[in-house]
Amino acid sequence: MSEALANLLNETRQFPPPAELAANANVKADAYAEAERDRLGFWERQADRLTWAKRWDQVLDWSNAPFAKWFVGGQLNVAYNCLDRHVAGGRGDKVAIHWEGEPGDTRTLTYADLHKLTCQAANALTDLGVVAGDRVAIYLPMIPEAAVAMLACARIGATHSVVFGGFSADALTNRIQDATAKVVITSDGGFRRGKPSALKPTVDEAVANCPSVEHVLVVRRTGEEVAWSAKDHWWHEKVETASPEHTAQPFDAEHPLFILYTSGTTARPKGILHTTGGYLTQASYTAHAVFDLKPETDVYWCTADIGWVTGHSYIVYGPLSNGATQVMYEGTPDTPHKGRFWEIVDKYKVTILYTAPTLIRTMMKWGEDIPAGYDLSSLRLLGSVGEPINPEAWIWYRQHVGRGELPVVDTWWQTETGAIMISPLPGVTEAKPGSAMTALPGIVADVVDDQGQSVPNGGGGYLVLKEPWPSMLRTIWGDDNRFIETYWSRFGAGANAGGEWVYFAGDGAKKDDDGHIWLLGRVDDVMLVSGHNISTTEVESALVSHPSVAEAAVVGATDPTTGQAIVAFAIPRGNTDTSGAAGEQLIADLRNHVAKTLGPIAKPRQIMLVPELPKTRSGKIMRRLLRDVAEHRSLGDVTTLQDSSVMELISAGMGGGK
Ligand code: 6R9
Repeated sequence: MSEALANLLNETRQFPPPAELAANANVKADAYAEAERDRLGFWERQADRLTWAKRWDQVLDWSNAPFAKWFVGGQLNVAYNCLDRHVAGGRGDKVAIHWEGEPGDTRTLTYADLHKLTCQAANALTDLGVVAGDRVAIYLPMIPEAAVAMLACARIGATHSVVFGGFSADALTNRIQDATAKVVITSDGGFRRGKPSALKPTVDEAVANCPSVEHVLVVRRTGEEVAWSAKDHWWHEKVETASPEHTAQPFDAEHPLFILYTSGTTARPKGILHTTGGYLTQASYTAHAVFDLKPETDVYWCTADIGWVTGHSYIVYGPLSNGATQVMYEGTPDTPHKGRFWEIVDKYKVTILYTAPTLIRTMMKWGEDIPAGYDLSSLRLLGSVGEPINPEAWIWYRQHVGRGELPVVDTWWQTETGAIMISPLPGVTEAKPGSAMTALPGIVADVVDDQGQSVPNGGGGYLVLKEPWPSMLRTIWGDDNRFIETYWSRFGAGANAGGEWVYFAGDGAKKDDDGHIWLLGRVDDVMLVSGHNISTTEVESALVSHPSVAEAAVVGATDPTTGQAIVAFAIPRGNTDTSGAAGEQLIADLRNHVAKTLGPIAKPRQIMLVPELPKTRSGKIMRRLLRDVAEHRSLGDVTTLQDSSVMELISAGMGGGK
């Protein structure tokens, strides 16, 4: 960005927390002041929510910045904290996971069940020669064994690397090779969109090129025929017959817990490394604080896939370390019908729902009659993660899922941050639709200009983090230099030795007049139109605020007059007539609507009505591919797309050019 982001959107609605929730909230307003007085002391008290085998000597060692060490000298076992201590505390019979398979089969696992399976898996992995420090790749559908596999690795100190069950053999190969994984845990397949979807053949293809892999553990889920090699072991033969006795050994607070590869927009994927004590402290605290999680009474459901960081922190480590009861669902939201999510909320009496804007916008597209057909009265809190949530999508979520009264927490964080960083506190914050509001207690975030100077309220620029935090990434696996270059060299000490270390998140943001933070999308996506930096998010939000639009993506395409021009792709809502003249009229209306909402500078040069948008498996819009279409180039790498046929649809529609 050559100048600060233009600040276009003016959203002023504000919603206070419900009185009862505020009165009984796990975390109250005083947490901010407490953390401000003594940030490290604050995190020390959050670490005390866990069970440690040996207490730390020092909270934070930042002497070798930007390589942090948290809770130095402390020792703990992550699986012990997620399972054993609940069982030992008399809560073994409490349901940990209500699992719902896509075809409708179900399983209920108590904490005692999950503990037993995890101990068996830990014994089986040990028997296969896995020792602390080894890497294990996990390539599974959304079945309880995915959580068990992760916890079993944590239990024996093996570092897991979960790869989305949907990534290609190439993507899997690269990730296995980069981490030199010794074992792969997979399944014959899983159910998606009403039919079995195979995983094992992809693993076979990958393993053929991965000499580090000694064994493959295969869960039987679909029952489909699979090829078999000398390295393969059935999970039910190897794990479910193993001894359920296993004593968890404590590991150093800085022992590597997991590697997770960020999809990256263009570059080679980065293996983000997280460690043990600090990660669990913040994952656990934020689940308690942001979701107001009450393990005795709540039924929590995070709809993320376990292969996304959200699944790591808010299906496995956050909820389980708090002893929560949760729902886990295997399949897609429209199988066998578009009410499946709400049917699940109704069936299990879900109280806390954590999902992504892409899902909310899809539900908007399908229409509010669908959630209206179910009893959603059990819900008491709604969360969002993954992308900026457009104000209209936020309002729709609160209105049609949250009865017009539930708090919505928009949570900003990244694979790299490990846990939630910027979010309302549901019992404290007067939330504004579309804003992630303020940094959580103990987190120091800011918005800075090109020179790294904090922008005043009302200004826009880059989101940065100014102090280290417990669940921060420790490095990029095998590439310390890339770690420093990517995150720590844009501002602060990297560029200006002797100063403070400042973490560059790669997101654009603005501060409103009250100092609240609004995320504006990835800096790489910012458009430069006639010398003005315009965020994709704001133009998309303006489009979504039109009653006929459910979802939109905009990109900057090269333009001879304006440098870049705005090209928009919009998905119409349910019953909108988009044929012939009606479609032309809608496009004209939408261009004017954006100009009226944000100003003439933001008026799109061109708008395409499309049935779908290209998204990653975690639901992020891949604008890079849309830019290729808008500029009539051949498509770049599509390996992380959820559904590659989408691009054919869009490119076909684009055919005639401008
Ligand atoms: C948890 C997760 C990180 C990127 C991040 C930002 C975007 C996530 C957001 C959000 C606006 C939110 N992002 N949450 N943008 N508001 N509430 O998504 O991790 O997959 O690593 O993506 O996602 O651009 O930098 P990850």
